[in-house]
Amino acid sequence: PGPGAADKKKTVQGKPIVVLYGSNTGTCEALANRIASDAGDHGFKAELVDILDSAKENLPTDKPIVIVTASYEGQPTDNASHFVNWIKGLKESELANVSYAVFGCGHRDWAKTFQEIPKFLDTAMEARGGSRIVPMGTADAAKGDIFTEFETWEDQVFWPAMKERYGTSDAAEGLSFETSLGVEIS
Ligand code: FMN
Repeated sequence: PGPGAADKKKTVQGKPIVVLYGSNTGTCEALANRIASDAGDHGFKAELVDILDSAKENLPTDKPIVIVTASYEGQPTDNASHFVNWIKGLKESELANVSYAVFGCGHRDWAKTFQEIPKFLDTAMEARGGSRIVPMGTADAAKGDIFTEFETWEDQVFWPAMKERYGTSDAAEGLSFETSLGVEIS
């Protein structure tokens, strides 16, 4: 690195969020990564993007959590079953101080269990003391374009509520030199 290289180093700032997903075929994982890469534009930084099972008995209480998950025959994805069972077993206010938002991917052909797991988590986490940041978002794969429904929720519901609640502002309003990924640029 030449002279002045240190000055060019930019570390991402922004309030930390954690993004967790349950995904068998990659849709919810892709949306989770999308939230993470968009976070910087809204004054946040995704500190972690990981499977739901990694957060079993271990949900952060000091930063907001975004969950993107699907259902298979009304059951959780393979990488979310331990997490869902853990939530099912809670009986009191174990999730006090947990702030969360849920986005569900589903397919209406599974009518009886449409969005079963996202709906369960959204309801049960509040019942166990958690604080829901925004109404749950959903996308229906039967419509063929999950990303459009997701983007509408993200841009019109999720980020506006996050900014209101945590007092951040858009990148254009002062964070324009930050990247949205957790990398240092030198
Ligand atoms: N969607 C629902 O809403 N409820 C279901 O019970 C349900 N069962 C499914 C069973 C199978 C075998 C398949 C292939 C899909 C099912 N779906 C159901 C739709 C998926 O949840 C949906 O396609 C989702 O976007 C998949 O997310 P993923 O790619 O992250 O795994």
